[in-house]
Amino acid sequence: MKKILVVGASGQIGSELVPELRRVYGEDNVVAADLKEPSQLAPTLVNGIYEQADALDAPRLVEIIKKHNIDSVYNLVALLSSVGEQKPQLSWKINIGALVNLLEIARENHLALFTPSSIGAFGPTTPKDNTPQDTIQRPTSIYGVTKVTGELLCDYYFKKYGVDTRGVRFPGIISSVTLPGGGTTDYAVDIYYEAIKKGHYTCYIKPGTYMDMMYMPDCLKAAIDVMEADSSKFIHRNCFNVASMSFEPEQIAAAIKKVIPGFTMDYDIDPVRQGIAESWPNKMDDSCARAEWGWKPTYDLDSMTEDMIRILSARLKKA
Ligand code: AKB
Repeated sequence: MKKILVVGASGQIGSELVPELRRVYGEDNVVAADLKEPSQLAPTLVNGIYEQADALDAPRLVEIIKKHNIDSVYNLVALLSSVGEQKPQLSWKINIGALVNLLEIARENHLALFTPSSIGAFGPTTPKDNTPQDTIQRPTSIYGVTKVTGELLCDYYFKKYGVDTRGVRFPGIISSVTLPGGGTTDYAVDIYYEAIKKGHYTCYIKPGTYMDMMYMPDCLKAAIDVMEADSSKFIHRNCFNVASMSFEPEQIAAAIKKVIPGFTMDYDIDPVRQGIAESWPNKMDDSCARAEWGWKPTYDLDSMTEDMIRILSARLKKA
């Protein structure tokens, strides 16, 4: 059985990946680590093994890895795209600092390492429709710069040292459990909360701006499946495009209206996030992930919307 460490465990993906990994591999085989004190965390994280750690503190990470005989690490440490533009130096320090630490630790301790990339690794000169796996990558956000750097570093550590690095390029992730923080795609989560609470949403992204999105259960499946995949079938290895749905604000609003008929939306465009969104693909081609390790998403916009509204309505009514 694998012994897994999830670093950056309290973020949007980690908060749900940790319980899912514990369900799949067993409570005792999954260690969650984060900068936060246990008292600041959701019970789902601290009910199992939890270690408080700064991902920039390499000796502390090594201590945890040795203490728990870890063989696989999920690196979920990142400042997202929008907050990155407010703090570019910090974005580089955290996103790349954590990755370099973990790559070195993985090399020295023979660990497998999952690091997510993003649609943010593409830029305005990338083909926008059916964006290929291998294509132009000249991102214009610091987040994107750290993601391309991360993709290249992971490839380098595999080729040079044989470290089992793996990863996918995630779309915007939509979840009913944990809110994202500081991303460009966050509108596609906020809209559900506001639709249920107020029946209205003011969107900061312009109509007609398409981006890839994915429901959390598919995101968790991608992260686990790529780490379980038979790597002898890999032609690529890191940063596989994974896609499940692409939409623009009017389309998610229309999907919500099918369930909440009185829902209305207007716009107040945020130029920073709009600029980032326009520099990203409309829709990625994920055929390499499908062919090389059997990637297949479950949810589309309508099935995700029904699920989100059902889960959030029940939760927000209780609150
Ligand atoms: C963001 O919007 O920054 C993230 C991402 C697409 O990586 N959700």
